[in-house]
Amino acid sequence: MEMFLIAPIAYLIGSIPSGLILGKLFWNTDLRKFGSKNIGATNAYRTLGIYPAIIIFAADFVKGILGVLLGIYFLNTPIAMIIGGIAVIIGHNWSLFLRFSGGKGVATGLGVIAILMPIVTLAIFIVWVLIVVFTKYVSLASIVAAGLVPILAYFWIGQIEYIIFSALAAGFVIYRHKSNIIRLLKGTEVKIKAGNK
Ligand code: NKO
Repeated sequence: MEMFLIAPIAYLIGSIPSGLILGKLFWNTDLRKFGSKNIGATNAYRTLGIYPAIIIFAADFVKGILGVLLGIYFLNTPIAMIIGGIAVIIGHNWSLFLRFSGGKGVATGLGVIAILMPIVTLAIFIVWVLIVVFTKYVSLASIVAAGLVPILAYFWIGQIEYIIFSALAAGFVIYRHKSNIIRLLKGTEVKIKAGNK
């Protein structure tokens, strides 16, 4: 029975648009109207600066953790954790409260994999930081880091359920970067710089 509760509850948690709510509440800003129009930490940094970005990152990251914790709470099996994790990312990317629009799943996905695969998480986080530092393209860093997750899961974890989960999660993150990919290919993607509202 519990099995059927994990996914809907995780989906609802993921659906809470933290960046939109916090932006409006504390900085009187609808992030969907500025910069990349995304509600994530990067656009918060671009639009509002470092502290709003950290707070919104933390909120989205915690949502990812909560999705996996639901699986632990209800059934405590790897499959249950994975279902909670995937559902929370889907909720974040395709929110019930935003007519199935939403974020890109980077911070929330990081929260999910931080619990499911901590070593993989550490490795891809380092890669993400390096790509941001050297290219200043956050979207490129997120796309490459997400793409690495299933590859590292294959080599370092090896269990089929983790590999399938990783491929799906990475697919969801990369798919939501569609507009960034088009800009990167055209050479019009904006390099990161703080507080430009
Ligand atoms: O506004 O379109 P934009 O330029 O904002 O934003 C692009 C960006 C969107 O993502 C975010 C969240 C930023 C979080 C920063 C910490 C990320 C560390 C590593 C992430 C790896 C992703 C793995 C997910 C796999 C399931 O990209």
